[in-house]
Amino acid sequence: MAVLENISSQEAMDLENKYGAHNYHPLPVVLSRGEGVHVWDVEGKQYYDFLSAYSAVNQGHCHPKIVNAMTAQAQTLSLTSRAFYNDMLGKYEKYATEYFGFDKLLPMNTGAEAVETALKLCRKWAYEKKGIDENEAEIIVCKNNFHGRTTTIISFSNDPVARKNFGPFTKGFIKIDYDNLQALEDTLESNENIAGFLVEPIQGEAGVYVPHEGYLKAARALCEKHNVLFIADEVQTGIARTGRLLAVDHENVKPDVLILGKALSGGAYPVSAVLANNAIMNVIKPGNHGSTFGGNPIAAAVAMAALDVVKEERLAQNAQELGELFRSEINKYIADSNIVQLVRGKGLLNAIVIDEDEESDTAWNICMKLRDNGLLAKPTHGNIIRFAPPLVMTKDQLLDCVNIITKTLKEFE
Ligand code: IF1
Repeated sequence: MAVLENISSQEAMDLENKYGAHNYHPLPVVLSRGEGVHVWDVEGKQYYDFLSAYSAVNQGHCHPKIVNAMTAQAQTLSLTSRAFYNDMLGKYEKYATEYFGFDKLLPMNTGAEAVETALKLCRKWAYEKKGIDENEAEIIVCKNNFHGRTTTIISFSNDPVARKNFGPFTKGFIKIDYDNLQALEDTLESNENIAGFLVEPIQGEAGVYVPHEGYLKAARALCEKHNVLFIADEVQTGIARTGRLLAVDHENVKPDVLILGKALSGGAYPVSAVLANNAIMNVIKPGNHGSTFGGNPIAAAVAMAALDVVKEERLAQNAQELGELFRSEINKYIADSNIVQLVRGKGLLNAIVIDEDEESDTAWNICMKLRDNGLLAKPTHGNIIRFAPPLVMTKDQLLDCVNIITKTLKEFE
């Protein structure tokens, strides 16, 4: 493969187009290196990363502490499967359960797998602890959710592109409006077979939609009243992204089941997890669930280092402070803008809304210009641009980025 060394951006894109399935439409930029808040393309141009691999790289690219933990463990023991014990998993489980305040952790690899795990756990709990008749359990989900791409998860998506021609779908899900407590209450009161409520504390893919203050707290209380598990998908919002360790922490909510992924490894390695207390997690018995790679020693070492970094570098506090600064600076710009309607978000998970027109390509064109100007972001559903830089950013860097963003937006006014 020596001929493939030092390929140009165009050559790299041509290779993906020819030999890769076309399941993505990437922004045309080819990255070959990352460090902290920066990434570089193969021609050596430097960019600020304002996506952070969809909030996986919260700790910054190639964080030395995480890389060191990963390489040291990779040279010692990488994988045993769960057929045998390894000397890292238990340490990690103790560390992570104490860190997040739960009795037990079930380790998986990707976010979608962790969501699947939570759904299975919820159903089994419903049959064995709540006493719902077999095969009758229902789980409430929200419209415009994004929880991953497995067949079961897309069964309760309402994104036509994600679903079309992938049926038949898994039954047992009830879809209600997001940020609507009445809808939740009505559903809980009219149905005896509800096992759980699966919710994103902020809807990411829907365009960084932040629910009204008090929604999560009240939803959690309704679940408790009806003996229904409150399942928080913090795959994207968790690990300091929104200015707290978890987004539910803004409302002092403790989920029954917590789903983590992405930044649990700082983006270095696929690591996801489901956390719950014994009364719930103990329904899982040998043979019920698992994964060859879930809980492997590298994942355990990487996750502990990644979580250490979050505390040591006060990333939640930094995300909170820089997020407020970012929104206030962008709001100053919006006051005189004809093309940006609003900025919304929490901590460093933000989005600007151009308009809600799904067909318009303004957001895409703005992202192309942002790229030319040295900052990488991606449009999301509707004409919305998500802004989620690594949380290791400094105030000066953030202000530099605000300059790039406002200068670029001006070209579109
Ligand atoms: C893609 C969005 C982000 C997630 C939540 C579970 C998963 C995700 C809340 C699954 C994954 C990703 C996957 C990515 C796009 C992306 C995304 F735009 F779709 F909404 F981050 F903002 N729960 N989110 O956000 O995790 O299996 O991917 O590890 O390309 O599909 P995964």
